[in-house]
Amino acid sequence: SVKERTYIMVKPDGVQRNLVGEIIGRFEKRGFKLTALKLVHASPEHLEKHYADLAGKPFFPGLIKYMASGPVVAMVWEGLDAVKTGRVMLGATNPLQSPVGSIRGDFALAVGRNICHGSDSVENAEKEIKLWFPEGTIQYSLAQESMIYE
Ligand code: YYY
Ligand code: MG
Repeated sequence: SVKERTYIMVKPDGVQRNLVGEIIGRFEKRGFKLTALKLVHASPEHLEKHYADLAGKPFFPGLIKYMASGPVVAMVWEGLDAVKTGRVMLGATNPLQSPVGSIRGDFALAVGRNICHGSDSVENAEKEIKLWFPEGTIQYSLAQESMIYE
């Protein structure tokens, strides 16, 4: 639906590599609507909640340490098929398997430094939005809407 929301996050390596504007620009230009945005230095406890499904994986401790190493940019983007389309824009989990033209395929090489996060289902998106934006998101209408949707 046009109201579908996804949680997109620029990870600490993306922030350090000055890719925040590049990543935001891609979602803007695609036609999605930004409804929440903040720079956060998240605690390990908060990140363990975000990645709870992966607790027990061998890479989990390293993942939490990397994600807590510096600030991330937390965002909510809204629009048609936002979750699935967001994942396509990110590429595959492993950057080496990501097509050129995707964010990971253009800017990353290592699976543990893949610069951005995107929700993998509508249900998880809503959970992640609640976790990162307990204060809620912003509702407004985009002036260009009739030029983006039929
Ligand atoms: O959703 P996505 O980020 O593409 O992958 P997940 O399977 O949810 O894993 C989250 C995160 O964990 C991934 O972006 C990098 C890291 N990771 C890793 O370091 N090594 C793996 N073998 C798998 C995932
Ligand atoms: Mg995931």
